Amino acid sequence: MEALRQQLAQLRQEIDSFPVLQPADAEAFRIRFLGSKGSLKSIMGEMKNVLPEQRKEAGQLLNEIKSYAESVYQQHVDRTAAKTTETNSGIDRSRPGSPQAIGSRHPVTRMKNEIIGIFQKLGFAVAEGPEIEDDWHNFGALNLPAHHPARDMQDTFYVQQNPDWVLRTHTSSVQIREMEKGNLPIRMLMPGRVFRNETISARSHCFFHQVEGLYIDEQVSFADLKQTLYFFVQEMYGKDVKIRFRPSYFPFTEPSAEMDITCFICGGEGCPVCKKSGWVEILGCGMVHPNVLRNCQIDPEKYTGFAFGMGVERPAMLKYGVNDLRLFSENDVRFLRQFPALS
Ligand code: 2NL
Repeated sequence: MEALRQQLAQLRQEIDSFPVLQPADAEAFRIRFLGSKGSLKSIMGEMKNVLPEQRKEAGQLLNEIKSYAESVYQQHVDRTAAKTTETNSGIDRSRPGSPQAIGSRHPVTRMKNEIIGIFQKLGFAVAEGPEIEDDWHNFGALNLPAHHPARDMQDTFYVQQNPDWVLRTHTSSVQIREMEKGNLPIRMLMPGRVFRNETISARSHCFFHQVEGLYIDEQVSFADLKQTLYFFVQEMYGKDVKIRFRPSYFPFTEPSAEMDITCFICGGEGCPVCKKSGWVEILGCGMVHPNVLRNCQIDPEKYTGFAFGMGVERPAMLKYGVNDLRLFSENDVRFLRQFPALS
């Protein structure tokens, strides 16, 4: 009996000093003391050597130490499990975080938004519309006569399923849709992707982006057009930039003009961008043709308006130093990564 007492005292010490730091240690503890081949089982096996009159007391001592071992085991389990979720998860919280890949705006979108932002200061709203258009919205309403060369299959993508459908060749079709709604006055920008049947090269592509603008109200004049576009240019290229208008022709405007600015690369000295002329063409514009207004049920005797259209890719190429248009539509991350997100 005395031998048993000593054995149990020894066992208790072992239980108390068994190191348990993580869940696997708790399991080792259970196997060592409470398992089917554990210390307690083997001491119980020795009960047969205890004198019959001492068995009751020995049984009590054994039960005590067994429940002691069980409660210590339960504490180890609880403690190590809690550690897993709090501090001992195997994550070194002092390490710097791994960098998150953050996307960024496409350079064409950036240029487009910059243009929109300037006109928004003047109260222009933004409208968008479908890229597949019917003949009326893309051509007819815009005063493009039936046999106008712009309608040629050579220049326009027609949709095979329906001879009335085209991929829009300009965003003017969106302006027609706005005018047809009849909510006047209109002061709007129409940015978007347009399509032309052109051979793809570094300088031209079969799709590209445009921002068109439209302002219709009573007594809108060519002076309003000039001042609006002059404001745009000064915001975009600086206060020193000069503008000039050259007469031009578009079926949907009369009179029509092309607007040049003093070259923002060489300042007018002459360089490859302005082809040594000192001037760069940046947009086409004009007073909305009375036929176009009539086509949209707007009375040209009461209302007048101006419109303009500009490409987005070319100014983006000049601003970001991109020498091949195709880079804009290839979505090669090595290209796009060079336009990091603005913080
Ligand atoms: C260019 C020239 C232009 C317009 C677009 C327009 C739209 C309507 C009525 C009248 Cl609904 N005009 N748009 C007018 C003049 C020029 O674009 O060179 N774009 C890249």
